[in-house]
Amino acid sequence: MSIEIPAGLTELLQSFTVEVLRSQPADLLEFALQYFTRLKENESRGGAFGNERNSSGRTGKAVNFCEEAMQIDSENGDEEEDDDDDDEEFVAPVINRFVRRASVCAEAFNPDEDEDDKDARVTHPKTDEQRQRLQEACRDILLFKTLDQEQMSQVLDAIFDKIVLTGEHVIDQDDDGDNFYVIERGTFDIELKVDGTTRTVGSYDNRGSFGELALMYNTPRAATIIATSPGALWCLDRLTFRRLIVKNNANKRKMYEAFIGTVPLLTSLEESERMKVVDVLSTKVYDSGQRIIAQGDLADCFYIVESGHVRITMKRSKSKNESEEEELEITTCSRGQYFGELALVTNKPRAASAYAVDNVKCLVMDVQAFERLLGPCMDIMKRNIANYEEQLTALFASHMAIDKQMHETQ
Ligand code: 1OR
Ligand code: 1OR
Repeated sequence: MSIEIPAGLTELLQSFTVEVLRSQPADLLEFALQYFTRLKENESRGGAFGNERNSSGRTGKAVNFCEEAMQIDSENGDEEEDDDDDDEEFVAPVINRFVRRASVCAEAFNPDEDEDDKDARVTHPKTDEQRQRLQEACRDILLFKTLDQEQMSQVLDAIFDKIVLTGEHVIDQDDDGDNFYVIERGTFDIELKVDGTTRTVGSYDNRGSFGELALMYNTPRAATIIATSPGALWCLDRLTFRRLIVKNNANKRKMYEAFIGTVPLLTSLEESERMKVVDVLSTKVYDSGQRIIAQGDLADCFYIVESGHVRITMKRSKSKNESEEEELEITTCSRGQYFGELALVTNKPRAASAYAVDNVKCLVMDVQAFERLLGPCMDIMKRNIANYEEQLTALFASHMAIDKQMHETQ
């Protein structure tokens, strides 16, 4: 009796095996489930997964199973477009109209699955004092800002603490992701290995969080994080992170997809890159008159106005006596416009203040995400910064002329 091998079985299993070998998943069954679910979804949509290479800013090593799925699809594919970019192992057609799928695929998570799987909940008991310290450390973590109370409480239950010593590698680049980390105390360097050369590209100083990327996108760790002092971290396990944060990101994408596509600054990003921007954004609301940025402060955030108006003002000394200052209004930002980039680009304190004119809602991004994701928009920002300098000279010159006139008429 001969057993007929169904058409496509060999290719299917081969592709899956290659992907397993590439990704080395910790949980093979979960990986298989996600791989085949995505493949099926993709097939029924008649599309191919997009190309994640450009958006991650990393080289071929950080390949996740989406690309393999794309290969399979391209074999059956009908409308292939050319792509000359052949420096990677896979030579799949990069079809821009499918790029949007890439970001969905990158989640490898079905947001419609039952979030309230009580069996999946993890609890690490904490004292009241510990819980309070934890809440304090999590207060400014942008990824947590969009969680509702119940989700946040699950996060607080699941988090556990870890003491680190100077020199300890909390994360090693290219490893699989285990936890997401929130800094309770301590300083940490961010190291990046590119073409065999390791560089320190940034650092954390007693606040912030890291380790979200590998968990969000099922990719190897994008950087190495090393403690440069004794410290303490709060750790959130991979499964809880995915169950709560990734689900939340799917909702955020739905909410912000349309708006983010209209932000002029972000037009040079691919759709999948824009979705990664959405993933790391949080929202902040301000009442009319509230200060958003204070001139001279150190900077750690970048803002895009979602609604309302933001007045940008600059102090200048009124007279030769430095203590007498006035605040000049220099511009107003409205929906779709950005501010707060200058200090991040120049590594200087805030050059101006920002105030809510009416009720304002801003999308906020932290400095690490800004550097990681907005590289392709840097030219636009730098051009605008060059304009600031010209306008500053013109503005101060016109104010000096007015001052002089007033002085003469007095
Ligand atoms: P992960 O899970 O990949 C390493 O593990 C973590 O380092 C990563 O998540 C981020 O949380 C954090 N590029 C890549 N990862 C970064 C970066 C970064 N900054 C922090 N992480 N940068 C791009 C360098 C070209 C920004 C440097 C300031
Ligand atoms: P930041 O991080 O320095 C204040 O925080 C922000 O105000 C700044 O980034 C810019 O995003 C925003 N000069 C300096 N900052 C400006 C200016 C500006 N306009 C907006 N910002 N101008 C020259 C001063 C007359 C431009 C006037 C149109």
